[in-house]
Amino acid sequence: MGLKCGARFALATLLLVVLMMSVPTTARNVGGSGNLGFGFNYTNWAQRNNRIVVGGSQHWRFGFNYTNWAFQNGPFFQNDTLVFMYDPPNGTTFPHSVYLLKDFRSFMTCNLKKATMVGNVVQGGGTGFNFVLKERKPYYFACGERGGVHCNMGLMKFFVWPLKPPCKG
Ligand SMILES: [Cu+2]
Repeated sequence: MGLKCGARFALATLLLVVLMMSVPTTARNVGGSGNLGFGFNYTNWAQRNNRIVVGGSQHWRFGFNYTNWAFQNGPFFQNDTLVFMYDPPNGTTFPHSVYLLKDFRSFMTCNLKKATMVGNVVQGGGTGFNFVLKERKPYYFACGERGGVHCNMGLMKFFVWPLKPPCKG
């Protein structure tokens, strides 16, 4: 990987740090650890699978800190595929869904008013569904259930800002 890639990576990291600085401390500390994991997973840079299961083995569930997850598993690249997996509604689990929130402000407040649904409560079943990060723009994901309660209290939200795909050998 050449210098250009490294420079691009540094810039993207800086942008994300600046964005997160605007997040109130109280919001950042929801969930306990307060650790946003600014250290990206550098192995992702050189060798990565462009199909990423959101939340890893935790899948998409109430109470897992997806903001931390996104920081620890980034950076993400244009045309990476996010896979959302969650059980369809049944007697023992809460229904979940996936929405794209309109902007950073609605992301901070979990405002679903202008959100777009990308996965309903049954689409996460089985092997889940895919969401391709087609553009280099911020994507604000959130669970849309319980009028934003899963997003706020359940920490079911994160944003990614895909980078230009890395230089390939
Ligand atoms: Cu949910």
